[in-house]
Amino acid sequence: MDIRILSGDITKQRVDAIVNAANSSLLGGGGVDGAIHRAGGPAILAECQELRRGQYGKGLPTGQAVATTAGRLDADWVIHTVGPVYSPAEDRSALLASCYRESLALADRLGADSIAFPAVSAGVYGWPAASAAAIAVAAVREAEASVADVRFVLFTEELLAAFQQALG
Ligand code: AR6
Repeated sequence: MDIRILSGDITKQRVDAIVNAANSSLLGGGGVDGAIHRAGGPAILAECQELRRGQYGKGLPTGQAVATTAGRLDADWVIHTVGPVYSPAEDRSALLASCYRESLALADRLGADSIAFPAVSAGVYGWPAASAAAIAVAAVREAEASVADVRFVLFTEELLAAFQQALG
């Protein structure tokens, strides 16, 4: 597995699967979720609505992942995962690690060979950059996935530096 740290807009990546830092509703939001739906177009939201009418009637639980196609994005799949909201009072890092592990396992099942991750939970959900990066890199390194090309695509200088540090 080749793990790379990149800077920029994840919606511009040419990969088999782009991971979305979604919320449980699967019905869109701000941040990278908003960017993915804007760039990918309405087909992604239509599939998310379909998921809500079916298997995910109560929403997608935190730490899990589900796939839709990618609309106009230059990718085959969007893998939606729900990160935990950061809490200084409770250690939710296992749930954050689960987002990466479940996304990679799903990518494997889809036959994806390349995947791009944003910094899940590190925006609106408030996770400190250094911790978010350490958890993400460790989870991907420990995953037993056959995805060959893993990219973290970071949108801020702080996260870029944190992920570079975590990768070593
Ligand atoms: N490409 C890559 N990274 C991006 C992009 C982009 N185009 N746009 C933003 N980021 P956030 P969360 C970065 O808030 O913390 C949404 O409303 C951003 O700078 O998108 O998991 C959802 O619907 C940050 O570093 O996700 C949920 O309600 C990182 O992506 C909630 O936010 C993640 O920030 C999820 O919060």
